[in-house]
Amino acid sequence: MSTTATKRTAEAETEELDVIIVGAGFAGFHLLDRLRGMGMSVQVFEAGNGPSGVWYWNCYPGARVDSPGPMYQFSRDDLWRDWKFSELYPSWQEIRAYFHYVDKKLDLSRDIRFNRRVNEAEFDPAHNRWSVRSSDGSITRARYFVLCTGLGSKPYVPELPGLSDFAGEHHHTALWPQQGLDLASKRVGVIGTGASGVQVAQEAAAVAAHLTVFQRTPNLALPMRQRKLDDDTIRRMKEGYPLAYQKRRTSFGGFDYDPLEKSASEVSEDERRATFERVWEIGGLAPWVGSFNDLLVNEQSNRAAYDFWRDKTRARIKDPTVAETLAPTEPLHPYGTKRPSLEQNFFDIFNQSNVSLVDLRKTPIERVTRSGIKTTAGEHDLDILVLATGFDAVTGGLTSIDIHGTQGETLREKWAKGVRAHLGMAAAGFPNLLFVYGPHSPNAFANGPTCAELQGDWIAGLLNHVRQRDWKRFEATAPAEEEWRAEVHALADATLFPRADSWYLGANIPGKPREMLSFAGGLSTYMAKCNESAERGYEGFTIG
Ligand code: NA7
Repeated sequence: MSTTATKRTAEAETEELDVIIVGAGFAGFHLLDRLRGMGMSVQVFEAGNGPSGVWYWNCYPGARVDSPGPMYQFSRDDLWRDWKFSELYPSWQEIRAYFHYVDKKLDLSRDIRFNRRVNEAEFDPAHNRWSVRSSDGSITRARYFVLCTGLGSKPYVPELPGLSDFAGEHHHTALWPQQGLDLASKRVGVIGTGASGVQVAQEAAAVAAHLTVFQRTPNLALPMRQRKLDDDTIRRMKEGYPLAYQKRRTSFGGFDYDPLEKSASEVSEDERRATFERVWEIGGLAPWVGSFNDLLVNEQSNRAAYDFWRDKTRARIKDPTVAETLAPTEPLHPYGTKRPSLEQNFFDIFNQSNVSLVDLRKTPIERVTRSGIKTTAGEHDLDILVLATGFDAVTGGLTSIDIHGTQGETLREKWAKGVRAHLGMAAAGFPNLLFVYGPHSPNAFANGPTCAELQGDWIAGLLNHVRQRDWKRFEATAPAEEEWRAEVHALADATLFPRADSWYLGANIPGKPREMLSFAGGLSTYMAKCNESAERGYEGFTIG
């Protein structure tokens, strides 16, 4: 921390806690409850004016989760028994309502400081404490510092020449006005066709005077199969919850299902087709992670899955040129190696007369003008420009805080040379600091709430272990994080993921090291490794 900040420390420090948690999403909520229950003094600092993590910020039209509601909640029966989502894939409004419900039930808010963005933190080795400075000027000290900032908390806005000249409104999807923005009868432009772009485009197409979608890379989006859930359906679904929650703790992706125990390469053409059809009908992420187990490792199997997806998708698009842009004959990257979004009518909207598609690979953006976007092919007049351009994902939430460890460098500086994070939860040179859903954990490949619970419980176990022995300090060792990094990379290299320019690899952010940021070996294997370390007295950490 700067000298000025250090001086201020002496004046402004008022609170001394056991734990400071950053972020009031699933991970922050779970850990607050767990650690408070262990008798620790804990506070959550949250930048938003309310709980729910990404769902506080992502309130753009159509924002909804692409995990089914039963999986997108805590597994505690005292919580799920009295809660119901009205749709299979809940909207941001319902997820927010869920967080308020959990907050009330567990009385969490009394220990959450909203509107408090953490900017800087410094470890004091003499006292083994973190000093944490926030946007409101407050400085708080705590023994442990736990970051629950999620994988999409630092929005990415690309360099678009002339953006500030645009006369209409422009917003990144994750910085959407809390009061909403009416798209009705407006000329709307959407840059980006990830999950956010797909969702906002579907809504805009229904109400806008004209919608222009600017696509750089086709989204191999899968059918969401959204449906309303009536009370009777919910009651029947709940009968299966106990088993489903048990299953998700030991599954590959933190859901209540696993990939099939069969590869596409070992079955007949007929069986392959029938299976593709079956998982397509299930919809959601099933055609991606509930299908044959070799789709993401075997080139031929992957191509078969792509061709199936392409043909299904093209059948819905009338204009052959548009169809070729949205679902090209030859894939631009292997199927499923960029995050497939879930769509409801995304491919159908391009049959509407008020919707057009711009292929940025053929006609790139030259600049944003006062009245819209100028590509190499001409001008598109717009009233509203939606930047659905993604995030500095996985690491951005952590590296945007100036975290000063004991080696004279910040976490951002350390990771500028590539991520090193033992078990994806701790970094050498940063004692008493942990992160949930961080790099080199299964984050992008696992259901968020499941990770929040499992990693949260592991962290609670570590802190309990340290506290019971009255140890003051723990820290990941440098060899352990190097070994873990090598394992994460080796797992990725055995897959097709390195072949796509995805945010899984940090490839969407100019200058970010290109490397796999997620543990691709499955949540169950990951947790087994974490538990093994714990059983061996937290192998890979120095504790004392
Ligand atoms: P994503 O999935 O990172 O999507 C961002 C989109 O923005 C993607 O289509 C990008 O194209 C596009 N993009 C980024 N920069 C540019 C520029 N400069 N020009 C044109 N297009 C650009 O973010 P989302 O918010 O949609 O979803 C994030 C995750 O949230 C999602 O994966 C789920 O896990 C939930 P590209 O593909 O890079 O060519």
